Amino acid sequence: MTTVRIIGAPTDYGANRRGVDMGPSAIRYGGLADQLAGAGVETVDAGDLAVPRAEERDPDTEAPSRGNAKFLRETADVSRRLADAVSDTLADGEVPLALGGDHSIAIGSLVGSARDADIGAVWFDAHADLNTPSTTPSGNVHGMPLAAALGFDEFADTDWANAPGLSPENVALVGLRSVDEAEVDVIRDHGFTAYTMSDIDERGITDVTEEAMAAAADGTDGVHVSLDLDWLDPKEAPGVGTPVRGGVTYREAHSAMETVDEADCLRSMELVEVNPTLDQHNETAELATELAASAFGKRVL
Ligand code: B3U
Ligand code: MN
Ligand code: MN
Repeated sequence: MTTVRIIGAPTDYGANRRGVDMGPSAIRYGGLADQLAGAGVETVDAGDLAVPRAEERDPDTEAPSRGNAKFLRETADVSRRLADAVSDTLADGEVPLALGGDHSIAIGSLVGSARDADIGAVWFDAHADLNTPSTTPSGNVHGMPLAAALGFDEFADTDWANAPGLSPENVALVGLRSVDEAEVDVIRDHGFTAYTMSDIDERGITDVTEEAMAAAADGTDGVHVSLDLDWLDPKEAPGVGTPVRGGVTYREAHSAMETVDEADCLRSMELVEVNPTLDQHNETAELATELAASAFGKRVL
């Protein structure tokens, strides 16, 4: 039987506003353990990483390669500890499920998941998260985790980002609809597999997700699935910091997660960007728990 280890990473260092640090509590309160039990997997909860409050820190503290990035030193610290927790989980034969927090936590998940393996990644997100400290329009690291884990630009020289076991040929982005100019060039130049919302409209979510999982899995030891709740349309998932209209529906999201399960190569996963201060009755957190259950095999019959 699969055992899923839940690891909370209550950060908001990488986000554009406060509140996403309450995501792990909201997702647990939203019924994560029950939903995963419904998927027939065992769960253990490793609790939350200790994350100092953003108010106690200076976003502009000098850190190597900081560029315009905010809270880079704090992000490096959390990334190192999350990477250790994820890699220990895999070494114990369990599947890590990290709860954000903002999307910068994906740096730690990816680095930890790729520590002793070659991995692929599927990025379900409205955004590409391929900015770097020199290209970022906002300074927010939640727009950079994929570039960080791939060691682009300033991230190449860090000892906490840059996972050698991950390369762009095994990264698929699904549901793009808000991509910065510099990110468009990066996607074109590095051989990513990328699907916009138009691709989903034309081809259907099942086909696109099947292809994304296959591209990510090709020649690797398994796939990391990163689920940013702003991937969904804001009507379905209002509790996120950077909502973008025109996202996937509730049904498309479940269908995609069922396709993830059917691909049978899920190695590690995270649920990010749930912001309870912007949510309605915790519905975005509850949705995150349901989608995780679908990805781990929950079915009606
Ligand atoms: N690409 C923009 C906006 C953004 C990325 N990820 C989120 N927002 N959540 C940036 O700031 O890098
Ligand atoms: Mn994201
Ligand atoms: Mn996003």
